[in-house]
Amino acid sequence: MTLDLFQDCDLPSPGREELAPGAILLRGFARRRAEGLVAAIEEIAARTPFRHMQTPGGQHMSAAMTNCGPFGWISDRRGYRYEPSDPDTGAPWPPMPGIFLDLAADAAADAGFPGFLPDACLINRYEPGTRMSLHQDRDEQDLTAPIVSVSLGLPAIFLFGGLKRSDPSDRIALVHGDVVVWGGPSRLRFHGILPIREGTHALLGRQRINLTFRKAA
Ligand code: MD3
Ligand code: FE
Repeated sequence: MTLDLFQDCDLPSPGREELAPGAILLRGFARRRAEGLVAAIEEIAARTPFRHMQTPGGQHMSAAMTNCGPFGWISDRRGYRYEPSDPDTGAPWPPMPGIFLDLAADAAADAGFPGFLPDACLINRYEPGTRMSLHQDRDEQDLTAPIVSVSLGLPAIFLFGGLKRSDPSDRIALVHGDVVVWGGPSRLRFHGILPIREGTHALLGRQRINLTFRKAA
């Protein structure tokens, strides 16, 4: 018999926090899987290296990026879009590792989005000083699917705004192993990352790595 002390009750589950309608923070959800995730990230980066993509305005992104899965998010002078191949190598993005797909589906299900099957994983690498300015994620076809984000390595302060750029934003600390599921009415909220503070993480050194699982097509 399964003992579930939380069934049929509205108390918050431990480690689960609703930041806003549709935005569910699962504290430490990926921690036990972190070593496996980092090994998989290293294999992906060996085939399709991290790079600072150019923006349509001609600047370079502060975070270094790569992708895995059927589609990868890219930015260049022509704009933002998903592509099936890495424009730098010409090869398809590496397949999404099983450990990635399992984590994304498990986290989404926990947050109330069963059956999440992402077709794109953007991998962002931050070093101390790297930031990501306030933006919306709206290059995906299916905006009813959530985005699942996984934080690894150095901590970050996440900015969680509203549906307009000018709306005020909350600041949320995200640490190694935290997973956030962004769906429903939170899917199009503006968000960003403040400059990463200097530090050293036991597993990742002077880095923060963020995985975002998306349904692009
Ligand atoms: C809220 N990445 O890759 S993850 C991105 O930490 C991105 O690297 C940040 O924003 C990072 O696009 C933040 C958290 C996140 C991701 C997608 C969201 C929050 C979101 C989509 C909608 C609302
Ligand atoms: Fe984003």
